[in-house]
Amino acid sequence: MKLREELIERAKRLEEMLEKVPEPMAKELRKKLEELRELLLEQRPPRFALVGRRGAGKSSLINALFGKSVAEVGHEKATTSRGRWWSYTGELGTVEMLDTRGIQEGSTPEGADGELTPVDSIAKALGEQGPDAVLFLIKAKEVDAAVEGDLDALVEICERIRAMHHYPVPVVAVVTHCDEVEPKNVKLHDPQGAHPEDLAEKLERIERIEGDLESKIRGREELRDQFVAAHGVSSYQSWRRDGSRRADERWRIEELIHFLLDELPEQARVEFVRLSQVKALQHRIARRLTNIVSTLCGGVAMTPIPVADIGPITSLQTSLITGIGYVSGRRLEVKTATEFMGAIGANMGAAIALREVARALAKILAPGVGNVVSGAIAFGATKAIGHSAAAYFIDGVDVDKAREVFETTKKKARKLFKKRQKQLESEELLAFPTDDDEV
Ligand SMILES: Nc1nc2c(ncn2[C@@H]2O[C@H](COP(=O)(O)OP(=O)(O)OP(=O)(O)O)[C@@H](O)[C@H]2O)c(=O)[nH]1
Ligand SMILES: [Mg+2]
Repeated sequence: MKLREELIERAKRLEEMLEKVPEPMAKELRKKLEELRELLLEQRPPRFALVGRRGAGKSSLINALFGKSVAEVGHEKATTSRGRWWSYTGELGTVEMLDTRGIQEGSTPEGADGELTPVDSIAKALGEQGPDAVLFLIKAKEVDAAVEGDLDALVEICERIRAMHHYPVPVVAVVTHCDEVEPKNVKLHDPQGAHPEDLAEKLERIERIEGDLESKIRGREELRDQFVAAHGVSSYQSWRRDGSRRADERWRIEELIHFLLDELPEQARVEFVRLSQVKALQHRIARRLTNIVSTLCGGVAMTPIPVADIGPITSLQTSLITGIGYVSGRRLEVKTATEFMGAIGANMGAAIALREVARALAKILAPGVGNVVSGAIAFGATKAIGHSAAAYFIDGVDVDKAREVFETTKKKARKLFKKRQKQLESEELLAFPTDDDEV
């Protein structure tokens, strides 16, 4: 069975199981399962609409996001035809971009839609699907020039999206060509050796440009609620004929990616993080996945009915590992995930034995105690698996180190689970110690 189908199948089985779990726990767990589904099964490429004059750096920004040459960069004539969605694909994934330049200017680049006017073809493309965010690109040196025409175009795009798809699309302004801001000799991507005062001056100028642009955009009432912020970058990279890179002068692109990620819907996040290859972001997604799956496993193990056996827990854990592997840029088989569990010593057999002990104890001690203990075991083991998978697949540590991460996290996570469970019980609430990074 293909991995995707297998994951779908597992989610279905879990859902059936949840029908037998008492409320309110079932509701809580169903919510988590839904989040997991969005993150693992309903992923699609992120979609951005680009607004910016010819040469503003739209194609270069796409390449900057990938770190690879996937879009044609033009040095002279208009190179990007407009009015349709383009998929840019690297080894790790895809983004979809719509160039809306035709709304601002008249001349027709090669390959543009012959029948429709530029504005109509853009409207048609926007009708097919709405973007997750609109990126408004402008060169640093052009912010104080006539931007009103560009803002008119921006407003028009946003209004069309609202009219067709009924949502206020987030607008992120990207100030490109920041490397060319005075003093020019300060290299932003490699500031070592620059005079500190010169560097400070350059950064100050960029900040002022960002501020200027922000207030111009906020000056448009139609955009005020949708506008996120202005972000200065350099997207400059240069490629040899054979496709190898000869210069990488990118600056603050990672921050921009962080920033864009916040605007993306859940369904486009994993793909974006995977292709951007920004480790901090991969960790962010890995932690989310780990939190969700740990809660689910803890909840399943706490269920006072016999359906809560080891099967769903193990399959949730292998899904977690495959998910983290995917975010890191790999495609893992379920078998690889199972092998990884074995290698780090995540032996669920031992956990079952412990649980049986816990159950037996519970009869003697107090009702509920056994459930909390099993919940803690499953929760702790799952957190530990998530953290060690992140260390192994994202940071590239070796198996010994991954095992160490597994052991230390497991102990901490169990304690946390029990502590939180006690607090919650005293407040007569049923909930889980998750969505935090205390462990
Ligand atoms: N120094 C510098 N040059 C850049 C930057 N971004 C783009 N460029 C250069 O600007 C020129 C135009 O960039 P493109 O990415 O082709 O611009 P575009 O908006 O896609 O242009 P059209 O498709 O023609 O509308 C190219 O020579 C790029 O190398 C940047 O941040 N810094
Ligand atoms: Mg272009």
